[in-house]
This record gives sequence, C-alpha cells and structure tokens, in this order.
Amino acid sequence: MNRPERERDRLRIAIQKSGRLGSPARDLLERLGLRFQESRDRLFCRGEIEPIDLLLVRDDDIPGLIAQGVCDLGVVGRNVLSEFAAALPAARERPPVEWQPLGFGGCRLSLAVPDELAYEGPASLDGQRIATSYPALLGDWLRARDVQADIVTLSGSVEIAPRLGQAELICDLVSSGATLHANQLREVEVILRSEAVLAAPPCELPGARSELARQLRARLLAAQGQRNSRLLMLNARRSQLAELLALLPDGEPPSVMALDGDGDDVAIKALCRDAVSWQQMERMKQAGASQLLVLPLEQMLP
Ligand code: PRT
Ligand code: ZN
Repeated sequence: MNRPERERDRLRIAIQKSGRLGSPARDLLERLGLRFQESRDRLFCRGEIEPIDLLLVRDDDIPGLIAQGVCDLGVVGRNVLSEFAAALPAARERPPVEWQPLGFGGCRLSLAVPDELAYEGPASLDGQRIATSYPALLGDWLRARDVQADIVTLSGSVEIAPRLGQAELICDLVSSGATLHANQLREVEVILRSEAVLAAPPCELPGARSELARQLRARLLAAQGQRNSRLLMLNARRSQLAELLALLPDGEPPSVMALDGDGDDVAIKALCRDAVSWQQMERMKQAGASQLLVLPLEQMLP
C-alpha cells in the first residue's frame, strides 16, 4: 500500500564521505554550530542540536541528490557542480546552484599538453583528442571557441592518457601542478577556477527547511565576514574624538560611550574589517588614545 510521504522537516546536507573535501566540510559545519551523531554505517549522521542531518556520499553524487530533492544542501567542488549543470539536457529542470564559495578545495580545471607539443591558442586543438573527466564543461569551452576536437571521457588517471596513446592532451584538475610536472605535461589554458561551494536547489525549499537553510547561510556569511575582523577598544578625551575617529581602521561605524563623571572621557568600540597594525595603534596613542585593546572575534551576528 502506498503511504503518502510525510513532508520532511529536517534539513539534510550532503558532504563528501572521504576525499579532499570531507573533513574541511565537516569542520566548517561544526564551526557553524552543528553537531552530528556518529552512525554505524557512516552514511547518515543525525544532527544533535538542530534538525539538520548529514549524508556522507561520493562528491559526484551530490548535485544529483540535491536535484532529486534527496538532500537540501551540499558541499561540493564548483567543478562537479558546473559539470552537472553543463551536462543537463536544456529542457530538464534547472540544476542546483552555487550559494556561497567556501574558501577551501581550491583548484582549476585546465588543459595541459605534453612538454614537446606546441600550443598556440585554442586553434591548435583542432582535430586533437583531449582526455578528461569533465566532457560537458570542456565541450562548452571548445564550442565557444569554435574548435573541433574529440573528447575522450575517462573516469580517472587522466594524466597518463597521452603516454598511453589515448589522447594527445588532457583537461584535468590542477592545484600545485606537481602531477602535471611528473607526467611531463604543461598547463596551457584554464577552463574553470574552482573551490568548494555550498550548493542548493534553484528554488526555495519547502516548509521549515527553508528557514533552517536561510539561518545556516546567514551563519556562514557572518563567519566568513568576521574571519579577519577585530574588535578595537580604546579610551580618549572627548576633545580628541574627531582626530581619533579619522585614524580608526576601516570597519563599521564605531560606538562612543561616555565614561563616568562629566562625560569628558569616552570609550570607543570599533569593529575593524582587518587586523590592526602596531603602527596604527601608535598613531592613535599619539592622538590621545589610551587603554588600546585589539580582540579577535569568536562569533558575530550583525
Ligand atoms: O570518492 P569521491 O568520488 O568522493 O572522491 P574523488 O576522488 O572524486 O574526489 P577528490 O577527493 O580527489 O576531490 C574532491 C574535490 O576536491 C574535487 O572535485 C575538487 O573540487 C577538489 N580538488 C582540489 C581536487 C584537487 N584540488 C586536486 N588536486 N581534486 C582533485 N585533484 C587531483 C587532480 O585530479 C590531479 O590528479 O590532484 C591531482 C593534481 O594535483 P596537483 O597538486 O599535483 O596539481
Ligand atoms: Zn568523485
């Protein structure tokens, strides 16, 4: 008998089970206040504090799981998300979108040619075979440049394809460049700059999940914005205020509070976007500031 499925009210986030993005994704979610129970199968971890659960999967499956509504958000490389979108038939529903870059897992999808092969721009690719695990992104890039090349789709070990005679050149992910170097290949074009991103469905989530996702995104933006921020506190005479305010580093408008008595002494509290240098502090001291204090920020909700 078919039971109508109850509307899911817990948010489900997919991250890589292992691999390069698994632990940084998990660390990020913990920094955003989420805690998960360890499960025996290590595929599904139930959220402890909030109704937000974790699904541990292969990175390649994440865009599809979001598109099918099995998961609501995902942490995945832009390369994987963009390949999924580029491979979708145009008539199908809209693919998941990038909500926010996350600042880790940086790499680029690049074309690389054997050291001995000449390369003088995209026209040199005409009639060549290019091995890649990203056929849709590469196909779009070639079409946009009117290049006729054969795409050889491989699921791994792309860098040895030229030596095995499967292709003349490759299109693969590069970070340090050591793998290319070890395989006597040189990078000639960057097709896509990538990093881990928070992926979400193209339309708003239903019910309670929408608010949970919105709140998580707000925490993420606050955490990213505050990474370099500092709280600067100092005391001064009110008569020195104008000169001191002009010396404050970039940031939010400061708050000025009268210290006891006649109100001649004030305490200034300023949220600065970046670190405050010793030189800046010394200039403020010369302008009359005292008790200068610079504090890192732990958490912040604007
Ligand atoms: O099992 P699962 O399918 O989940 O994992 P996977 O093996 O497909 O992915 P994984 O863990 O290797 O990579 C996950 C994501 O990390 C990628 O989709 C990228 O978004 C990101 N990332 C960042 C990288 C790299 N840097 C990277 N250097 N992914 C792969 N590489 C590989 C690249 O393919 C090449 O073989 O590392 C080699 C090149 O590195 P360098 O430093 O020698 O240039
Ligand atoms: Zn993968």
